[in-house]
Order: sequence, then structure tokens, then C-alpha cells
Amino acid sequence: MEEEYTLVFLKPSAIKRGLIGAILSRFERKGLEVVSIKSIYMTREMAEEFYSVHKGKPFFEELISTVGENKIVAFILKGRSAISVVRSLVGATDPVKAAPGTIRGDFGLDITDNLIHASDSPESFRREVSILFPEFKLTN
Ligand code: FUP
Repeated sequence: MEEEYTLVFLKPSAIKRGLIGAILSRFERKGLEVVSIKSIYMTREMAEEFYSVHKGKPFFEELISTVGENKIVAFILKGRSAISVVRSLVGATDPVKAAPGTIRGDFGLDITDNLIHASDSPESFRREVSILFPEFKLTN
């Protein structure tokens, strides 16, 4: 598998709990390159667009209020099979089921406020990067 890019963002609760360094260091330790990093105010509109595939689901409103109208920290990471490697480091969606040693397994308990988002495919990465890093070009 070639080098690929992935996008991660830390939900507001992870920032309030002071977990930026602890989480970022796991990606660095694994050998992923931090291509870009920024703190962004995620408006409600951005959150709704970002999570548009979940519109209509029972948890949608809670999800939007968990991440919207708040500060997030977003990273673009690069490395061999970065999308699946990062998803493994992040762990299962529900922190109750996430394996110990994963980010959600070690730091989280709530399913909606599960600390972190990571792209699940190259298509998702391209869509998500256009929302959070509109200036990003694949030549970076
Ligand atoms: P993930 O890719 O692991 O972030 O999971 P999904 O794309 O399936 O879900 C996106 C977000 O919706 C999750 F981060 C949390 C929230 N969610 C819930 O609150 N309840 C659910 O049952 C599923 C997802």
C-alpha cells in the first residue's frame, strides 16, 4: 500500500480535557507524518455538513451539539496505509467496546462524545479535507 493521507479531528471535550498532546503523540510514535495541524471553530453548519451522512439518525442532534459551535483541533496525517492504521489506533466507535490501548478505549466512555474522528476511506478524506482544510492540495 502506498503512502496515503488521512484526516483526524479532536472533539471539543478532548481539548477541554487537555488530551491534545497525549493523542497526537500516539500518531507520532506510530511514525505518521503530521502534514498539517490547526485549531478551528467548528460552526453548527460545518458540523452538519461534515456529518451529513448521519442526518436523520437518532443521534444526529446530539452529535452536532457535541462538535458544533466549539473549538476542535484537526490534523492531516500521512503514512503507509494511514487510513486503516489511524482507525486502528482510534478504536471502535463505542468507547465501551473499543479495545484497551486504543484512544477511545483508553480515554473515552460516551459513544457520541467519543473524543476523535478519523476518515474511513480516501473518498471520506477528500470530502472532509475540503470542509476543514479547504486550502489543502494533494501536492503538500
Ligand atoms: P466513527 O467512524 O467510528 O466515528 O463512527 P461513525 O461514522 O459510525 O459515527 C460518527 C459519529 O456518530 C461517532 F463518532 C459518534 C456518533 N454515533 C453515535 O452517537 N451513536 C451511534 O450509534 C453511532 C455513531
